[in-house]
Parts: sequence; structure tokens; C-alpha cells
Amino acid sequence: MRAYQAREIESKWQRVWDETGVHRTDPDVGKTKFYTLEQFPYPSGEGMHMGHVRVYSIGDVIARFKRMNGFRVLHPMGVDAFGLPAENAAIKRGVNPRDWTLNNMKKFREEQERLGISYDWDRYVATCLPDYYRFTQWLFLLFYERGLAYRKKAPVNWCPDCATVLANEQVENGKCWRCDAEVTKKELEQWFLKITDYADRLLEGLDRLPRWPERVKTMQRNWIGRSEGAKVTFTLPELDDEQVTVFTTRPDTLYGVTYLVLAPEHPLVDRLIAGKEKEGEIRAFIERMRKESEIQRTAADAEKVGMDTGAVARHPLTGEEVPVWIANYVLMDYGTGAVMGVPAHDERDFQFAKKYGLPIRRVIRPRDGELEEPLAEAYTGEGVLADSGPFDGMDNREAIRAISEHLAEKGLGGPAVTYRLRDWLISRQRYWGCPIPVVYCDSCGTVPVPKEELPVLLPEDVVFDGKRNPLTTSESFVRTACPSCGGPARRETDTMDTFIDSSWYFLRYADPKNDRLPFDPERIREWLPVDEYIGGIEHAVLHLLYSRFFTKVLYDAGLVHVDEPFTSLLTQGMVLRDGAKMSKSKGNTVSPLDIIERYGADTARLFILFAAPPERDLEWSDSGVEGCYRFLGRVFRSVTGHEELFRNRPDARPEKGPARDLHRRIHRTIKKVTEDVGERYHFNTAISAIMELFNAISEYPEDADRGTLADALETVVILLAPFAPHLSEELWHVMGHEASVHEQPWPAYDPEMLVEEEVEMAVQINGRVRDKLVVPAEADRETVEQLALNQERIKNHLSGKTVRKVIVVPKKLINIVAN
Ligand code: ANZ
Ligand code: ZN
Repeated sequence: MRAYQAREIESKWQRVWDETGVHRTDPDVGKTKFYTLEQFPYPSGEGMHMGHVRVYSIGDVIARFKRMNGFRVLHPMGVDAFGLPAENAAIKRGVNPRDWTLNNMKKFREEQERLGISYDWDRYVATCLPDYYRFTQWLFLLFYERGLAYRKKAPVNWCPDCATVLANEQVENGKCWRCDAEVTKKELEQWFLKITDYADRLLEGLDRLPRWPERVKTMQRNWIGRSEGAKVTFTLPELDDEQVTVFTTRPDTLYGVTYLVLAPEHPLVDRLIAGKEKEGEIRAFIERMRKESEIQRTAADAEKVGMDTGAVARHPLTGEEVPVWIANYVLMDYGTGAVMGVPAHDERDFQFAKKYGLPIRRVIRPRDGELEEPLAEAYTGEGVLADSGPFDGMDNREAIRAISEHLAEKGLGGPAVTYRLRDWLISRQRYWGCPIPVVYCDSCGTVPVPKEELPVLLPEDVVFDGKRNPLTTSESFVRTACPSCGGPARRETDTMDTFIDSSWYFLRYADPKNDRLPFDPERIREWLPVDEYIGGIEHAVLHLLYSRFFTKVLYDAGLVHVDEPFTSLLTQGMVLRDGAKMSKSKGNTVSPLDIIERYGADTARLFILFAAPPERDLEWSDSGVEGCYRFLGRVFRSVTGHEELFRNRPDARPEKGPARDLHRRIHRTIKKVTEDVGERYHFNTAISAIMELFNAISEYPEDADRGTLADALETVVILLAPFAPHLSEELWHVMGHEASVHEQPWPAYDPEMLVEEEVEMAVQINGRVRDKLVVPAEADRETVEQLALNQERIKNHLSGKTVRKVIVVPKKLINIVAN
């Protein structure tokens, strides 16, 4: 018997696996492929946290299990390595962002390696290296060629002190998160990707993803936010009957319009208020509105404020004139930036009309009655049209269609669909990202860099002072020659949002060393789609939506054969401690490295997989970790204590007695673990079944069949292989095997061994047989005891007596001592 020295065993096998290449992707194309993928990490410099350990452990069980089940598995890893923290480190500490990142990458990978995850490290990708980002640029150009990348002026959050654009998340209470300066909106030329062109297909595709969590699909649907309705064109008599179009989901309420509201930023506002009495006041109001964020403006409980412009608009069907207002709650970048106010049937309009004394006109009547007088709130239900000219008496759902079509016929609007989804603003005024491969030439305009000239490399001669985009400080970068006319030109200094880098990395893994193309479509055909994708729910509408978008564009370009990248999505739960999410800020973290040092990676993995099913949150427990460590130690000592048995291993003779019971239990356990892992990913119940089998081994009599004992121990070891890979490998070799346990076929079970057997037992009271009992052969002591005590006859015999003791002789008799 040997002591369980986890660290020693783990580093030994990690070295051997590395040398023998057992985790390298199987070249045998005759097998069915299985692509399992965990979201790659951002190498922040803080190393791995328990959340990482969890995702990787889940992915590794799946990968190892599939390999043992005869699949050809792709299980790669990489890093999402561009991003702001590297640049902040450069500004704060004067380190080079690349050195900082490469160093973190190295550290992170070393930590991952200590977990013993079965990655094919030959396929490692790092998004910040030129051999990767040159193809990110290549793909940008593909989008550009296809009309899906464009530049336009857009209002952005701008910090005047840092002289940079800020993401919405980086604006805190209207101030810059870094320097506290007041953030302003600035109109800047920015690059966008036309994700809105794919809105309908992104929605439709969700219906073909039965193995995605409903929650994620709902979040994506809401994010895309498809709204069906109509556009309605009003005219502005003061501006020569210039048209102003609104978007409405309720064209059936068109006759109930009593005013229009424009977004303060609406392009017509300027001309509408020019020369009006309250012009100055209105302009001040607009300035205030511009500063408020979209969230502030649209929050349900936010105060609705507006101002009358003094202008009027003409109703398209009645010709009536209604006042034109501007208000905070109407957003410029949704619909048309203009709405028709129908206070009788819209809650928000009702509040607004009440507040400003605007008329309320009801045009939908409930089918079974009248509306109260006066209205206490908007009537938003179904009903019949009233006061609506030729549409009076029509069912309102029918009227939605009828009025839309009527408008279309008259050229005054018509059916329309609007999405909440906006085009993806990808420009970042940052250094540590993928340069946008475009130059600006005075004579030729915007010129894409030819694909042969990629990559556009990040320059080194830059200044990091936190005051501007460092790329603009590099003369060698900015000044360039026009690829088209050869004349002097200026390079684009925006870099791409790092979400672009991660929108295609799962494709690169299929062909990671290709130096001509992002990937060969043939390799994609070999591996895609990803069969199981594992990651956090926090990416539900970012990374997961962007990746789907990329895949669809590449599908249209004929580069990939699937239009959905991830067949099945597993969103793992959080790791909690004392009921709260483990996080640096809460100070409740447990360091994976400490746990690995103390107990070994196998214990860390086993605990994480045992403590909860993957989708659920998992509560960290020191005693749970201890328990897993003790279990692995017992298995280790038990197998090493039987080295002699394995040296001269007898054939199993499980025909009768305890050997038969143990043999049957082996098969039941194989079945349970196979189904729990393979069909349901219920790793926790699989592990507990293995533990039960091991407990049965511990109780196995010394004099029972040794061959069956060896079988049972071997089964425990092979079933543990996906969960505790190092320990299993060590013990597998102790058992005298030459090849890796991870190259063994997954054990099969014999269905005949699953049939429940029954035995007849005699029930005695004080030594006299009183009854007979048929019970399942494997029933445990308590079950048998309860069954016996509940027999009618026995109950009768026992009435008035007190049971003192129950003796169970397994499979033979139960003796109840009572007086
Ligand atoms: C008149 C009306 C009458 C409306 C009624 C609703 C009920 P969803 O479902 O979110 O698409 N709206 C349109 N554009 C807007 C904008 N840029 N900013 C703020 N609100 C806007 O909502 C569409 C409805 O939101 C539209 O239908 C419009 O109000 C408003 F009984 O038009 B409705
Ligand atoms: Zn030129």
C-alpha cells in the first residue's frame, strides 16, 4: 500500500501525456467527430479562479468520455488576449502591453496545465498575435467587400480629459470611470458592422437550437426585439408639407392621435423651432436631454418630460392638425425617432397627456361594454374601433392590418418592422486591439488594405499617456502610402472591439496554423459545428450573438457550411461561497492553486463536479473538498494495497454469493455512470454511483472471489478516468496495464446483470418462523427490516409487544426479538 501523493502523480502524468501526445487530436477520420469547447479566458494577470476550474473540468469530462466512447474529439484552448487592462497597465506602470499580456498568457496556461485538462495544445490560439489578428483583419475586409462594414457619424460617449470614446459600461453617473471628468456626447466617424441585416435570420436560427437553454434564447430574442407595426407619415404645414414618419405597433389607434412627439435629436426639430417664441428655452431643454443616457430616459419610472415646439403636424387620414412636442422618452435611434401620441390607449402617452393637459380621444371600445368616463387609465386591451371613420366597428386586430394597408395604398406609410438591435459599433480609440485595415487617401478616399499586405501590425513607437489613442502618436503607423494610387495616405487608427476577435476563434481551432486563410473550408467541414459549447450566461447577448452573426456571414460567403456555430450550449452556474458569488471584490475567493497544492488537481476537479450539476450554482465547501480528497486517497490505497492481486490476476468467478452481488453492482454502476455522463451531464450523481461501488468493494469479504474484486477495482478506476484523470492513470498502471487509461474503450455493461433478483427470506419472532418475505436481492438491511415489520401477520403477532432487536441474516432470515 502506498500513500496518495497527488502532486507527484499529477506532475508525472502531465509530463508523460505531454511527451506521448495522448491529448492530441486523433488523426483517424474514420471516427465520428465531436467538438467540445470551453470559452477561452481573458488572461487578466490574476490567474485562474474557481469559475475557470469549473468550466474546464466540465469540458474535460465530456472530452475524455467522448474519446473513450470512440469519438474523434477536438478539445482546444486559447486566449482572448486583446483588451483594455493591458493598456491600462501600460499607462499606470509603463509596461509594454504586449509583454504584459504574453507574460499573463504564459502564467495562465501553466495554471491550466496543472489542472490536467486534455487540451490539444498544438491548436492553441492567441487573438493578440499577428498570425491570428491578420485573419481578423482579413475577415473585416470580407465584411467590407460584402457591404457589411461601414463608417458613419455616430454620437458616442466622449471623455474630454482622456480624449477617448468610452463604452456605455465605462460611464458612471455621467462621469468617466477613470478620471471622473464629465462625459459628453460627441459625433464621431465610427466603424460599424451591419448586424441588423441579419436580425431576422438571427431570430429564426434560435428556433433550430433545441439544445440551447431557453433562457439564453429568450435573452437574444429580446435583445433583437423584433416589433411588427406600421409607419405612418404625417406632414408639417409650416415646413412646406415636409414629411415626418412615426413608427407604431398600434396603427389601429391612428384616429386617436392627439399629438406627435419627436426625439430631441430629431433632424427636423431645429427647423421646427427656429424663430419660435420659446426657441431658447427649447434648445436648453434639448441640451439637457442629450446628456441623459438612454437608460435614464426610458426607465419605466423615469419622469416623462417634454416641451411643445409650437408647431403642428397634419394627420394623414383626417387632415386634422395636432401639436408637435419633443420629449425625453422618445429615442432617436429606435423606429423613426418620432411617435404618435395616443393617450387613450397607451399608458405612457396617458401620463404624458395628463401631465401636460393634452386631449385624450378614445377609439377602441371593449367588446362587451363602454369605457368609463373619464378614463382613469389608458385602455390597452382588445376591442372594436370607434370614432375611426370608415373603420368604425372593425375588430381592432383586423384594423391593424386594414389601416396599414390603407396607408400603403395611399402612399402614407404602411406595414413596417422595427428592431431593437442596432448595428455593432466596433471602433475603439485604443492601442491594444486589432487595427482596422483601412487607409485614407486624399485622392482615393477610404481604401481597404489589400489582403496580401496583411497584417497591419501594431507599431511599437507609441506613447501611452492616457490622454489619447496611442496609435495616433506613431508617425510610422499613421503615415503610409495609398495602396491604390501610391500617394501619401493616413492609416485608420481605430482598433476593433475585442468581441470581434472572439467571434471566430472557434473556427480557427479547426485549422490553427493556416497561413493563407483564416481556415480552410474543408477543415471547417471536418469539425464544425461545435457539438458542446460551455461558458457563462454573461455572454448570452454579446459573444453568443456576435458569433452567430459571424457564422452566418461566413456561411453566405461560402466559407463555412453551417449557419449556426454551436449545436448545444451549456451555461455553467456560479461558484458561491457562503451564499455569495466568489469574487475578488467580496474577498471570499478560494485560490485554485492553493487547492491544487494541498490536495491535487484531481480533488479540485472531483469536488467541483460532485458538488452540483453543471448548470446549477455550486456552493464551495472545505469539508466537501476534504471528503473528495479522502475518497481518492481510499481508492488509491485500496488499489495499491492489492498490487499482488493484479500481478497474478485470477479470472473472475462471479456465479454466486458476494461475488455475484458485486458483479451485478459493477454493471449497474457502469450503466448509471454512462447515462448520467453521456446523456444528462449529471456528473454529480455519476460520481456518487462510483463512490457507492467503491463502498461495496470495501465491504467485500476477504474470502470471496478475488477475480471479481479485481474487476470491481478496475471498474472504479476506469469510470473515474474522466473525473480524476491523473489518479486513474497511475492506478491503471499499478494494475499492470501498459497503455493509457484515457485510450481505453469505455466499459460496456451486461443488461442481463441489471435484472433485479429476488430472494425469499424467513421472518422469525423470537426464533420461531412466522412468515415469509420476498425482497430484492440487493435490498439493504434497513429496507428488509422495514418490510418485515410491516407484514400484516407480523404486526398481528407483535401487537402488545415491544420490539427489542432485529437480526438480519442477508438473503436468509430476519429474526425479531420482542417481548
Ligand atoms: C402609437 C401607440 C398607440 C403605440 C398605442 C403604442 C400603443 P415596441 O413594442 O417597443 O416596438 N415608439 C416608437 N418609436 C419610439 C421611440 N423612438 N422612442 C420611444 N417610443 C417609441 O413599441 C413601439 C411603440 O413605442 C410604438 O407604438 C410607439 O408608440 C412607441 F396604443 O405608437 B406606439
Ligand atoms: Zn490614393
